[in-house]
Amino acid sequence: KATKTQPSPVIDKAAFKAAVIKHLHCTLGTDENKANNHAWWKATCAAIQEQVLEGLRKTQKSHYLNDTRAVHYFSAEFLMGRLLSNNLQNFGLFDVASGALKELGVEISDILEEEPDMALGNGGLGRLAACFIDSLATMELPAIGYGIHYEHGLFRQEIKSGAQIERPDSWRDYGNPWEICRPESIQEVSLYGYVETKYGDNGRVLKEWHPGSIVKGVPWDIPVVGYEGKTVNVLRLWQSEASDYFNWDVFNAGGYVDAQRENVSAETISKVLYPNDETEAGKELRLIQQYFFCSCSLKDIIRRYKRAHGDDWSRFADQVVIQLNDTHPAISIPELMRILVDRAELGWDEAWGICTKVFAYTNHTLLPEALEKWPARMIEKILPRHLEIIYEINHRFMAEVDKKWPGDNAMKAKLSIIEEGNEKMVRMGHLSVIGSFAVNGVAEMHSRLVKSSLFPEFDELYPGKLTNVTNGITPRRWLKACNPALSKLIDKKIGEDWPRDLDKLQGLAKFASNKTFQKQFMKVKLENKELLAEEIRKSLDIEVDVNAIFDVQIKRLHEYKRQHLALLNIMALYRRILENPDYDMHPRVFVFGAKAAPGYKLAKDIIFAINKVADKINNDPRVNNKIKVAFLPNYRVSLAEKMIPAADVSEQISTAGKEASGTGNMKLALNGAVTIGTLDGANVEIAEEVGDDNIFIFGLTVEEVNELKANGYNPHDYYYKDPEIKAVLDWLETDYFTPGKPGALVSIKQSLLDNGDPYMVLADFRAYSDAQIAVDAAYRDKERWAEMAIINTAKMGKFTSDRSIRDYVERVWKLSPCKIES
Ligand code: 26Y
Repeated sequence: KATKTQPSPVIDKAAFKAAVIKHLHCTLGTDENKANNHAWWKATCAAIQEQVLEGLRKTQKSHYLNDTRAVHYFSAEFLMGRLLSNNLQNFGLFDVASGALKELGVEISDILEEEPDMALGNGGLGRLAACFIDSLATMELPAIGYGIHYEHGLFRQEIKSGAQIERPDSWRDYGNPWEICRPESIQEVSLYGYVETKYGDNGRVLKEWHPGSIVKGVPWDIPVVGYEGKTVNVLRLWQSEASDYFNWDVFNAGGYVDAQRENVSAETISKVLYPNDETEAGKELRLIQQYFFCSCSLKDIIRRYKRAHGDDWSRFADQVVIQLNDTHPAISIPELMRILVDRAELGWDEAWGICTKVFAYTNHTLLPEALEKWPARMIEKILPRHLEIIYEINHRFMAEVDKKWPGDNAMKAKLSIIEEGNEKMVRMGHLSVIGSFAVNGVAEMHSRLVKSSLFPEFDELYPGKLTNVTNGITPRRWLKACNPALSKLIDKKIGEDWPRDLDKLQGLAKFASNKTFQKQFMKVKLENKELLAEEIRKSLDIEVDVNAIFDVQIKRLHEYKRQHLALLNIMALYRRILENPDYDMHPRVFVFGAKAAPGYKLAKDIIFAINKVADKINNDPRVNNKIKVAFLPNYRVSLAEKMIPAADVSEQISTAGKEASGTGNMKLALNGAVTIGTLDGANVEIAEEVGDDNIFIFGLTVEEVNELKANGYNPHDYYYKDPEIKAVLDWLETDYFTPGKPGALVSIKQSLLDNGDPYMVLADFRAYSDAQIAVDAAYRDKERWAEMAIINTAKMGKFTSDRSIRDYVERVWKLSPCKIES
């Protein structure tokens, strides 16, 4: 029977209403009659922010008084999305606020829509960071997120005549009600310049970095409210500003004036988030962004440590653990060495001993093009002292390698931080593995591949350092808040404590074959589909049938994620209908959401192709509404929150071995979508949880992918052997989908044939298409499908980010919760 765990709200409806009105008057300078939705939104934020800041103050006091060990999550990306609904939800004040606003004549759903997404991230890695800080606060763990206060987050996507156009994102244009500027904690960061070698007494070599310029880092704090509101941690984001003394004299003296002209100016550093994921651009500004936020954050941590421990460094590694979210913050390692050796004047070994107890590194990819490497020359220009330190780290590491593999120069070349070649490159992955005490992959299979193919020698050299922590998602945002109808149904069935203890969802499994519960569950799904159908109508002017299968593929656009595999299948279905008007299929709506990196030509071509094929199919009466294709523009967290609850089918069709984990797969399954997917990333673990009967697995395994590659994969074999593949690819070359413009879609065919089909789309096509037919058949058995959907929700307990955080705490961070005293 249902249990009550929500504490009684700290503020009642009348008081909340009064607070909203007060802020309307005193913060916004307007009144109930003049206020528009935007003003109501801001006043509501301000009202809840009072509670947030009270929690923040208490949390900081408790952490300070208890001198807690804390985790510092360093990430260049935090994809937070909207905060109002989340903060109301976590304080248990959603109904209070909604009721108060209703009495004021305002619909809460309207004002929630006023909030711009905080999109300071690209995709999975950035959203993971956001889920993790939610779990950390919920679990009352002392933690702080450190990142960059980008003026412009990920671009806004518009679709014009089928093609992606990028527009600047301006999430702070009309003010952000959550963030607090902390001028008292400004830091300064040095760049450029040169290193002077000096000799101290007793012959000690001293290095002095004379920077070419100094910039200011201004911290903005975003409170992070844990579920049921006890702990309020912070996300601290650094904004760059010109410092008062931009030290030109040094440069003039050195004759560097001309070189300086090419240098990046202070304000540009935190201007914009780089929109590439998984492809390394090697841009100077990006390296400066990374160093900027790492240096500010380390200095911030050290300032706080010194307040409690003075100059005694011996306890630093007991108090501080820093998690590096991929290699983007890896420059932190030489930066901490610089501070310890050059500034605090510790000996190298002591400093290195501290460093290697403080840092832990998460790897999110095996794709070679995503592994960061910086030209040594670029690091030398921007951070001359850091390059020296990297060489020194490497020198000592090479000695270690020689001890393990005496005289093996090939091994040294392979493991060195420095990649020799035309241009010397610094491998940030190697630096991260060497400088960390723990390294983790993000799903079982990925971590196995990190050990066996990415870093096998490091695994031998440092046994036990490489480990796994499977990703997770916060069920507060990704079920409770985004799917209120399902949440209420679950509350009624198994009680209300599942958002904290997601394994409780197991309790639904015993109702999976109960007809009444199936009806209730599928009724909620239908209502969610109606809401999404409305969204599709508003945004695209496409009518969709809510009784159709809603088939959802939402993620960044990448060849390895294979949106074009889905597209080829859609074209094949279309063709089957044209050839046979009685072709038997349950109506289906294919819904896509995806942004392409602005410079990724083929990814943009795939978006264009999806839209062109959609136009044709959606308007062809012969299709008889059996297929609709809807590409929803500007995919982002707040749109995901609308799409995920409405999905029947979850597309997770990456080439095996390429998707490190995936997290959308978890969100969709949690909301009762059934996965069609490859044995890749966390799909493998999802399949383990739900069982083979409740998931559609197809396609090559990692081993088969490797074997096929080794034996010389030739996509032409599939093209000539399978007439449907040939017909569909040839179709792309005609002007059928792009009237008057033959060849507009040909780049996709070229990549799949002439370019060798690097992600084996054609090799997996038939298996995928057959799996889709199996999905179709399964859906027609309403009861069986309902059972599958329920089991998917019931078995997602493992994938709460609370479990991921528990794994990090036990295996890596060794943290304890801190109770917050009121
Ligand atoms: C180097 C730079 C261009 C770069 C910038 C962003 C490289 C990579 C990224 C982002 C990577 C990313 O989002 N990776 C995803 O991380 C998720 C969380 O672990 C995984 O679930 C997902 O499989 C992986 O692709």
